[in-house]
Amino acid sequence: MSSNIVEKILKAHLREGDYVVGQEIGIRIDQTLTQDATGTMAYLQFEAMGLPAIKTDLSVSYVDHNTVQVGFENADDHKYLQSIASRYGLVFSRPGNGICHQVHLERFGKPGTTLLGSDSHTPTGGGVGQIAIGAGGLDVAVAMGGGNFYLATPKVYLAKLTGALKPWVTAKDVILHMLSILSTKGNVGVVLEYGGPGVATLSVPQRATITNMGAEMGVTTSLFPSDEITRQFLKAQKREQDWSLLVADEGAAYDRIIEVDLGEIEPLAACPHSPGNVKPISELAGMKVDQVAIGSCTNSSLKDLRTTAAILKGRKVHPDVSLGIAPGSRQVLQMLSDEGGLSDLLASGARLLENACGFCIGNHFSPKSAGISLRTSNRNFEARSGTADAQIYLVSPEVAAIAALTGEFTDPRAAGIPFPAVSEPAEFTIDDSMFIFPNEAGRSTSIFRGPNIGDPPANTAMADALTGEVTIKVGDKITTDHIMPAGARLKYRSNVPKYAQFVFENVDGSFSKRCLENKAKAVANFIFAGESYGQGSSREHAAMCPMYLGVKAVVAKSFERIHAANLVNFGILPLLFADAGDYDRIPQGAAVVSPNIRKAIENGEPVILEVDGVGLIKCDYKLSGRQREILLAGGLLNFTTK
Ligand code: MIC
Ligand code: SF4
Repeated sequence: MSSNIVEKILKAHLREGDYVVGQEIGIRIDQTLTQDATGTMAYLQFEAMGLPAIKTDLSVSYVDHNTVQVGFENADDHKYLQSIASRYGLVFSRPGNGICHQVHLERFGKPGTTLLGSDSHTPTGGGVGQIAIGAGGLDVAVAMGGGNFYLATPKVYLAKLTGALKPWVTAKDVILHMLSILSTKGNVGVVLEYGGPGVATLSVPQRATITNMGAEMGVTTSLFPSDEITRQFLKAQKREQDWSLLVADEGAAYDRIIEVDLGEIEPLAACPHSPGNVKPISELAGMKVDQVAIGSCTNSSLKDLRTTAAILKGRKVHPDVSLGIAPGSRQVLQMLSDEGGLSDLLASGARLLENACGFCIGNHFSPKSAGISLRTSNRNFEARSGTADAQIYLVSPEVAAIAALTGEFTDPRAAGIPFPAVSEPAEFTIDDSMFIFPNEAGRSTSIFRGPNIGDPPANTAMADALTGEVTIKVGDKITTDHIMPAGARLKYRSNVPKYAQFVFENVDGSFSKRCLENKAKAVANFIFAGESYGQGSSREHAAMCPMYLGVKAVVAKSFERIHAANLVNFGILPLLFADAGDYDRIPQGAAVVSPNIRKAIENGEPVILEVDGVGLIKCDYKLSGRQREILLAGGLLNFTTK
């Protein structure tokens, strides 16, 4: 029988369940990655499982998010992560080595394997034909311990690429075009497989830009075939032995086919405040720009920065624009420096930012008040940049670099700048000295714990009945950045009681206080929400901190995949309105009672909520039997240790 690529890899890793679309399967995970902002909690939970060592082929702990280090907290976390890596047999990627997804693609990504990462942009690995999935830290901890990763057998969509990109049109424009077709919601349970003759025209870093930003559609992951181009990339990284051919069989079936003529795409931008709000650059031309930021795991490959350097060479950044450039990895920075591109950037007036997440997560380089910032990153959610009223536009490095020169949105095809003839290198400079590889002696390392590192919070088993309050009612497309802000608050990731003070900080400043007051009176907190609740990141703190605050259920019109899984992992019920019209009838502050909630979950029956002044509300859920047991136990940690 003919198979698509997704089916081939998933079936080769299947350990539990039947491969039937929509049904839950458990798969083996070959590789894991964590980053420091989600990693500390992931490893605290791994420690709580009491295993002597990791059981994957490869697990890498990266430090790339919290590298600003204002105060001792982040440096302590880094030391904790380093000691964990030695003790349990992980590779440690030191701060300064680069952004996890870019570095993993360069040094470890392997066609045909599975990668689970505690970061939503893990699908970057799909650029070399990996099934690379983002998940909460606890799921990654379980996978490191040799446990299965559970997902619904996905629908597979084929994005059939034909033609070739025109000059000044880039991989970023391809993924923005895809976002304009598929939007940022409604794609839960889908994997996007790229195919067709256009694939051969795209390099691995271009493919990785496309799979990286698939995260913004809410698909489980995206991937490309592994072909001659993949082999050349791995060879240039001195890893040709990791290559294998991976293509769909002739006649393979797909749930949907999306035809994309690369030659018809034009330069695009995602406008405030959603990656799905896509417009042609030509429509925005002339708008003044205050800031430009080039980098992030989406667009910081060597080719991206070589192109940026070629555009800026011999020219000066506009006096009204602040241009910041963050290379994706130390390899990129080293090579750019060796070949002179770095001097061109500096001579133009660009500010060199650390080769880390930095501006993308809003922990520095925030724009001025109401500033217009053009960024090559992947998310432009309101306030994520650290400036509440900033207007963030997501664009290609080409568009960003030209705007930095002209001071305004400029269609690159009409800028009068010659198209830069830049290519991928035949050989990358390999220097793995910023990795610390595990060895036997390291197994006796004692774990370093700073004063900011607390234990992961515990939860109790689900109660028979709940008496509570609609503590907050929010609208559609609530992102995890709304729920659990990062940026300046990132340094509290290891300190849940402190971090929990900031839940919904930018939406409703007194939410956490109200929750704690309720919790003290044994009143359960309920969150009511619209469509696509939990878009964006994998950060499990968006479930862990509400759990700490006594949130027992989120009732929404729909959920995004990673966040829904995180809610289950932390014992919070993700309930769906049986009748979406009920959303409008429920006021914030109303009292809620659910007399038989535990029985309902045990029996797989709908949950009935009695809402004061409204009446009975029927709620459904999409949960496997395993997930219902996790919820009854009060979360995955309780369930696993049990
Ligand atoms: C993001 O881009 O939002 C992050 C920061 O990388 C998150 C992870 C986190 O919150 O630590 C993600 O994408 O999962
Ligand atoms: Fe880092 Fe931004 Fe990528 Fe998240 S999206 S991993 S913060 S660069």
